[in-house]
Amino acid sequence: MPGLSYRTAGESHGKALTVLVEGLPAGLAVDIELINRELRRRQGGYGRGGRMNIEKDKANMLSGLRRGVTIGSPLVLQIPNRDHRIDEAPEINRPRPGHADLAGSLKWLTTDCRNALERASARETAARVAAGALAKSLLRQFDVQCVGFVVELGGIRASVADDASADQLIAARDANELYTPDASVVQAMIAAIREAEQAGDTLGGVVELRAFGLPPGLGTCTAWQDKLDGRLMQAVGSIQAIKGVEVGLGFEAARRPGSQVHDAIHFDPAQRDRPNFGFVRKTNNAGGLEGGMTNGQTLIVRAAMKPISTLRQGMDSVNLETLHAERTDYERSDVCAVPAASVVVENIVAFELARAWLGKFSGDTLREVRAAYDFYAAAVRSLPAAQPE
Ligand code: EPS
Repeated sequence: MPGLSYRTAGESHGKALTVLVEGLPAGLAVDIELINRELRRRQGGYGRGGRMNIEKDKANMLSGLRRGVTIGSPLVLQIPNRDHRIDEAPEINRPRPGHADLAGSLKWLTTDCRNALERASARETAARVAAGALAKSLLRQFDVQCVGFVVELGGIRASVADDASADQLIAARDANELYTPDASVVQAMIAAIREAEQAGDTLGGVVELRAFGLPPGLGTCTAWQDKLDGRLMQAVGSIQAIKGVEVGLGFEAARRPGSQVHDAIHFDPAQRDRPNFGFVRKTNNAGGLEGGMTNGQTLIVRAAMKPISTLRQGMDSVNLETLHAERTDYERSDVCAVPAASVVVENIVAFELARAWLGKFSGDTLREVRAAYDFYAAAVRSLPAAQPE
């Protein structure tokens, strides 16, 4: 059985964004309202630009469902673009530093940057959020929760408790336009975005994802392409404007001795029924991944987003038609899309976790997936008495 996968199609100002999802088991009730809620959250956050006033992102489910339940066939989701003027949109000849404009124009042998930028645009993340939010319908069956939020913006750092629960994080994050659980930094972040806006500039930041309820053993240490840390880094690193991805302590682990990095293992029989099967750690510097596999602790992934590359103040560039020095064009753009990136990371990671889940607990139907998980959970709890067959 092929694994869970998705592909997207669509341009920023084309008719629609489309995503094809294959490999979900039959018998899964899909929460379409959850998908649309995540699409709305992606459009929001303080610092978004004019395009978000035009679009009302909503997913049309074109295939793969009968009465709201998967039937094992490929699913197609379509998000129409209201601003679909790709044929009329003007040429862009002055590539924006930081965007796909220059490399894409040279790659496709054109002086019109629009061909490349239409597909490179972060609008494509709407399709990826739809796929990830769809995959959450599977994760939810097993009480796995993914929570993405903003931890840094324009150099201002949020402080988020290591032991916060998923529900606490969601409640705190959803209470403000910055999508950060730390209410004390919201005003400073808003002020920083306003200042950047006035200067015609843009701001980046760091987003964090925590995934709760994952059992040990998702991913593998046996094949490089299926190591879960590698899969997550590729998935998150492929998001527009992401320039760095960390798991757990990340780069900080390189600065400390091993005794200050690795998470000592303890056994607590009272937690035998939790997804960690009783194996607990007092720290989680590994971010829930060891050897390319989940280890039963909370998964922690962080991503660094560069500032958006469309600047109202413009930047030095070269007109590809004349090869003369000129400033970049400006139409409209976001000042800051870091809150939106937290939604994208959350849903993209959810998809990869669902993929890893079905890699370990595979089956054509949800019943078989559940049975595979229940068998594994019972077998782990019976260790060391019974050895694996
Ligand atoms: C985006 C849609 C785009 C931009 C933004 C993200 O719409 P438009 O180009 O028509 O204004 O607002 O794209 C970028 C940041 C980018 O660099 O391409 C969206 O739906 O998220």
